[in-house]
Amino acid sequence: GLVGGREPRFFPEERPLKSRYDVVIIGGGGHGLACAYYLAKEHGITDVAVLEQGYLGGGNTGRNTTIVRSNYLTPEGVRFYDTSRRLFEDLSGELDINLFYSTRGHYTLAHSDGALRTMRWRAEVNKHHGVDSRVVDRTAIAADVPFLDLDCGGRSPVQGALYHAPGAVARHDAVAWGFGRGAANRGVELHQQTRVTGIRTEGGRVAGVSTSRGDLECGAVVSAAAGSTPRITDMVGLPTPVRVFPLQACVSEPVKPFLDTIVVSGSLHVYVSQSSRGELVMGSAVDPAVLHSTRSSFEFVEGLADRLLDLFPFAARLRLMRQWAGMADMTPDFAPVMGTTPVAGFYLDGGWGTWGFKATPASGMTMAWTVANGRNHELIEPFRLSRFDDLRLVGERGAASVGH
Ligand code: PYC
Repeated sequence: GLVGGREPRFFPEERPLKSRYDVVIIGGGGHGLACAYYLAKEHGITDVAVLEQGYLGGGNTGRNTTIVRSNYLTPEGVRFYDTSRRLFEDLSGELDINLFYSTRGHYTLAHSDGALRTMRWRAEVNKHHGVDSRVVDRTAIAADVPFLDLDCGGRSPVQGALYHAPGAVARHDAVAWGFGRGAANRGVELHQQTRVTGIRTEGGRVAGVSTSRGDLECGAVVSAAAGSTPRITDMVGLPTPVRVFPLQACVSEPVKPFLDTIVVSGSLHVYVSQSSRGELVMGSAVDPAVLHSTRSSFEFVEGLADRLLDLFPFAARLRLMRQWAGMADMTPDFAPVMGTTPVAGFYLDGGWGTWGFKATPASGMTMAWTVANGRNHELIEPFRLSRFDDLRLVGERGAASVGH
């Protein structure tokens, strides 16, 4: 209802920055805000500050193409992402905000025998873990996606697909707003326009952070700043194999609904869904070179349009409305880097490459558990940083937008 004749504020009034917190979370995107929410809600840890250099959800959270799925290849990936997908299903109610969570069904097209073999492999791993995925033939795809040219103009005909019924899309920035409000209502402080410039350690333990608004002391730091992970880990002298590559995306003008599924082609480097407003939301592979930039290029839209038209020739007359880029924290095995680190009190939630948005609830839940207990939650133990030393890599070939 109205408060003093006005709509109530969405977020509680911002409070002054204190000189000490139990936990500082670097990054006010979906992951950082989800971690803050679960710290407060599940563990009663509320002396928490989320420090965001820009505005809430303005980084990769607001720049992805909003796909939620759990049809990964590795058992570690499937377990983690399916936990996340299930959390997403109830999240609008839990956070009391309409996330426009829309289950669409997700097709990953196979254009070769080799790709079809990988789809079978993924389907079997998925089924084994109770995830609804199966290989379907051209007839089934044609019935469900009638505007798709299965012959791809004769260049690389579709042979079949991995179909994942629970594949979904959601309103990405609302996920950040919902977690942020849920955390703030439980006492967490959200500080925007607050850039972390350094992290102080004493005797191998985190002691505080320096920010563009002054220095703070703290007991723990969570780095949830995917796209900036190497800048943050350098502050504590922690080497990681994370390298940042731009990932570009775009939307078309709105048109009448014609596509109610999500369609992905790894071979053509295209993924596309139609938003509730009628726009085509599209993206391609990460850019080929390491670069810390959110510029989007003509080369990207030219290449994407060329390959999109192999799948949907009638889209030739569509106009593009917007294009942009996020910054993807790529890892050598296409899996995240999460949990405790050799620096006591410094926790890492990074390496989110092209697979971060769908992980938001599970990463928040498991990182909060990890911070509260001082050891890795079992779901993220396989994603620990030390796997690169023990050579126990995850090898997640179910990751999209990357060349495997
Ligand atoms: O993992 O589904 C995905 C995805 C789509 C675009 C980038 N990542």
